[in-house]
Amino acid sequence: MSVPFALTIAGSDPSGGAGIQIDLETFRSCGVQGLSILTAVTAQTQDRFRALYALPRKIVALQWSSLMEEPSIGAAKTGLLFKKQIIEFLVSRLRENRNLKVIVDPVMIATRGAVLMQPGALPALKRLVSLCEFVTPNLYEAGRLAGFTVKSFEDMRRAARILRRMGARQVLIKGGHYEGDPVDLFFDGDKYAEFSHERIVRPGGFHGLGCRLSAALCAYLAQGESPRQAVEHAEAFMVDQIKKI
Ligand code: PXL
Repeated sequence: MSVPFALTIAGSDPSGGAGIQIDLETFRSCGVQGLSILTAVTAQTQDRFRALYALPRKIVALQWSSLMEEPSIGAAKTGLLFKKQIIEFLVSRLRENRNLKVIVDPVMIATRGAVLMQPGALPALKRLVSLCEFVTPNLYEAGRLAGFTVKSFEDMRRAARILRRMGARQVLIKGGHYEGDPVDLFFDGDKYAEFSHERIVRPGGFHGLGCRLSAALCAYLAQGESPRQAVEHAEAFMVDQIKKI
């Protein structure tokens, strides 16, 4: 059998800590071939974010139409999209292409504080979430999407229910920014599952963990795993990765 394809629609992080570079690396580690659509170019180092340039909608659209001639994409993920026009373009294409499984990682702010989504793009992002197979927000992003501040574990459950009602078929809320040991929460509309981890502290913290988790999830879904199986595998992959990076 041929190796399945997974697609990432995301921005470049030339320092290799996050973004499309990490997505492609993760795809390979998780057993799929990577395709990519670049949405933006950033200039940053490990500790300083310097600039972001979002690509024109037209070149994003041309990358999309070229890849869609390739029929065998098992799943796709979105990362940094930045502009409302790019998000709206994806919404229009997904409405026409309901068979494509998409994981939306609703990137809004970098760990180091840079703004990664245009102010005013939130309504478009909610429309994208309404069409996705999976949404993988952190606590802040879950709060912005659900419309209230998500702090406690009970808040995470409430936000997961709201995101499901919004249309996301599966929700994985990343609790890495939770006080205390991180707990990720999976909700499929029926059952909740918690994935608890020991907090690993490192000077400067971690950057790009969210990209890795959504890319791993995308790779396992592209290989035909069920949502629950894909989450379990992606969580196990992260435990392993954190020791290595
Ligand atoms: O981790 C979020 C993220 C995603 N994509 C790119 C980034 C960052 C954070 O800096 O630079 C390109």
